[in-house]
Amino acid sequence: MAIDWYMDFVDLGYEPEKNEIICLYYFEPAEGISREEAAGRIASESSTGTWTTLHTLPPRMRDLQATVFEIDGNYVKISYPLALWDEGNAPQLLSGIAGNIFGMKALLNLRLIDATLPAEYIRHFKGPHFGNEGIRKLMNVHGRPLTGAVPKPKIGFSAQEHAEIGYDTWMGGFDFVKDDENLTSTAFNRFDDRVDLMARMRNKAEQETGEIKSAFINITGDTEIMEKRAALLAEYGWNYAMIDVVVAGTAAVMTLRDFCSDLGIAIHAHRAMHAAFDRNPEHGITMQFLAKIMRLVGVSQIHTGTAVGKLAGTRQESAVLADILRQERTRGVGRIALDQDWGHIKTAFPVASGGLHPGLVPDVLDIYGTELVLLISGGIHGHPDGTRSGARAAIQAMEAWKDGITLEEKARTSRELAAALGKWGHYRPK
Ligand code: CAP
Ligand code: MG
Repeated sequence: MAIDWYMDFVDLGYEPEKNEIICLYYFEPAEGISREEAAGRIASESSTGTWTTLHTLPPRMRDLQATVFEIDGNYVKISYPLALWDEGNAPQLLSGIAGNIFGMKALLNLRLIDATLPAEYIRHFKGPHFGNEGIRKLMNVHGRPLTGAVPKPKIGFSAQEHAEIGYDTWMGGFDFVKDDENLTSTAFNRFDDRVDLMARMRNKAEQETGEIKSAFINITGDTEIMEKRAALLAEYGWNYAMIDVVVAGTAAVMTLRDFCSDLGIAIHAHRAMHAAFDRNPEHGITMQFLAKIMRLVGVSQIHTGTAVGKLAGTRQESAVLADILRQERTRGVGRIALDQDWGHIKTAFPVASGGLHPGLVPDVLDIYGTELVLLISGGIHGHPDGTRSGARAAIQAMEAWKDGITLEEKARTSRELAAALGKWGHYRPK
């Protein structure tokens, strides 16, 4: 008598229905487990199955089973009936297609690469509040990347010192000042103090430059605290909040998306902790999938790597991530991303950050073009002549790229860029 029924979840001739969720996984069967059985186990454990045959199995349950419909080497495509999913509940989707299956003994490795979410599924989600055009209107920034910087060292300044560095960043020509991922509210830099002092400096910089200035102030904490912090941001006229979305969790991001949207506040999503599950090419969850879920639940922008900076990630990965965030319809790319029609879900910005300085700006813009939030932090505060000159050097580098001239040519008439190249050249941090 068979004790398991994994092969009931495999049908290589199956044609998925239009409104089914399709997932692409990379998988490595354990010793002695066939590819078909391993794939069947993934489909079983992520839908209705368990390890043993059951005494009673109502026939209608078969309509809820996931189906392995394509196996190509170490890649498998699995379709999931829509009825499995709780409308508008992203955490529940993750518990299904990105839950127990990573721990199955029958697999040596498993990686969720991407999912195609049908219109019938995504219609329950709100997506970003503004969309990229809306953000550009909000900030009155057109035809170039939006720019920002984090005060560095990343944590330790008093709220007053932080605000003064923010003022210099804005006066150097940048649009945003970003909190770092591990700065929320500390004895030396209380959130409320920072919100107030930064607002004073923002108002000053706006008066002196005539430009709109803003900040990604980090509200990360438990959901109630995040709501209180977002409300304070609104009171001081801020139009963004920053959340470390992986540590906060998808459910919290969904709650804050609605709370912030009612306040007219966009969400900057920092992705700290993502490399715990997206860096190993054979196991975990890709940044493609994280970016998709975060756009779906409604962040306005999320970090997507630089390829040339200090943190892991390839050029192709950054380009694919940019498409997942910026396109109305994402075209599938081989075994890296699946097709996605975004319907009513507005666009979001990729954020390039991490180990950047003026000498690397052309490399990053070659990957992303101008539909980008470009964050250069150490790369402006480390400028030989300080923050304002660093920001100016970065802007000069952007202008050079736009005019199609080399940085060296631009540097002949731009002393801040010349000084930046003198210190860093085109150095790629390790
Ligand atoms: C960059 C940064 C960002 C990283 C996050 C940092 O500072 O503030 O958190 O960019 O990585 O703390 O390292 P620098 P990613 O510009 O001084 O490196 O963007 O890949 O998520
Ligand atoms: Mg940081």
